[in-house]
Amino acid sequence: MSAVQESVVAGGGLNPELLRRDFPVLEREVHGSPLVYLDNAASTQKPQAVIDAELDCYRRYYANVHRGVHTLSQESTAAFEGARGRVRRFLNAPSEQEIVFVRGTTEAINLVAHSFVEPRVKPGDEIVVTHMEHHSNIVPWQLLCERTGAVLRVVPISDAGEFEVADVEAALTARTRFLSLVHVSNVLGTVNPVREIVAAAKSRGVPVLVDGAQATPHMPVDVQELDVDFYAFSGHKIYGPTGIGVLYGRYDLLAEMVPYQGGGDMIRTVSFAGTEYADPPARFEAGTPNIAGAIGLGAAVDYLLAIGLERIAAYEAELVAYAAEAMAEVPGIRLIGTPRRRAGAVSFVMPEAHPHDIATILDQQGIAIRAGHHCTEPLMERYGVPATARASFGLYNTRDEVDALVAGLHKVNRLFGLDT
Ligand code: C6P
Repeated sequence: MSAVQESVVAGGGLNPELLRRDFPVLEREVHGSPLVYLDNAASTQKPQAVIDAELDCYRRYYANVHRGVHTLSQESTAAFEGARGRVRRFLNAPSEQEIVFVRGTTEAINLVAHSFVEPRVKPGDEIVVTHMEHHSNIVPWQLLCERTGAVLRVVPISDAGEFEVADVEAALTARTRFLSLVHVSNVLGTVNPVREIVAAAKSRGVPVLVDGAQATPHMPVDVQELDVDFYAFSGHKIYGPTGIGVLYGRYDLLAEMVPYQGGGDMIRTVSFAGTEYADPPARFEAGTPNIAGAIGLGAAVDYLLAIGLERIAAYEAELVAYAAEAMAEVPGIRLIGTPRRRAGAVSFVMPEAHPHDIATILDQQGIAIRAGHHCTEPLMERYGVPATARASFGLYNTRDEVDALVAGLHKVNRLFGLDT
């Protein structure tokens, strides 16, 4: 029985100590201290089940998919398409045909910009994003604006790192053609009221994409309940492999969309007189896909569903609140963003130490955090900082690790002569 199954059988709340046993890397030491991995927003570690699923594919049945009558190709195809079914369940999408495999959140957003939004905008039309977006939900829209003459509008945020539904409504005009916003901020940890925002946008006829890169690891996501048109996430942030991600799209919208890339597997027939495209999702999956990656993603989804996303959300909400509270007590520290609903990340700056100094000093104690602009330069500018340090949490993190982080921050202060 894996640790997950044991913890599920045991019932009750999530048991991180048990779950940690599923993650081989968590056993290692860094600079002579046990690894405290608090860089989960950048990428999560992988449970044995995910590692095994990829290995098993390469060891036992790997072949190209959708292309062979031979046994290995049939088996690979069945496993690859099985992963699509698992992802459908993970998002509670109505149909597997609405699950497009892509490289990650970035590619999913670029795909929607090219294939859905671009053919529908004219010069002067507006695309709306928020001030807390990751670059991958800003730059594709800026590129689109350059190509089409459309205009990018930005929903402002408060000092706490939040916006209200009314702020989004205020940004929607008769010219708005699309709204693209983040579900959970990778820097502030803010959980946005996506369901209400989608309802407000759709009542004005504005289609919505939600960037779920930082939501999917931490809470149940139900695309039907959210009533969202497009939803994007990355495998590597939900304990799955890198190089594989998902675009969920409503089937009627996908069916109207032009292909993103041309190549093998996305066509029905090709001739020099003209080409007919395949139906979704194949239409958007040109070329040989990341076969083992998709299979590994399927295993990651199974892993999370076995634990239960509700259980993960409940455990992490308590852990992250504990962390934010304990970190706020460190002399001189300034938390960047104090949202009412937070998931995953706590960003901060300290009076003397640059974020890179903080991350380096913590690394010497085996504690991994991220320092930098986190691919959110407009957000850094909003808070008047060039960079932040960021601790980000996952299902295997414990209160002891939070305590180790806080002790490490006191040490940073001591090294800079602040905290004795
Ligand atoms: N954020 C972080 O350290 P990709 O790289 O395509 O898998 O995900 C991009 C992305 C999109 N949206 C949000 C909200 C994200 O947080 C990220 C990735 C990482 O915060 C790496 S910059």
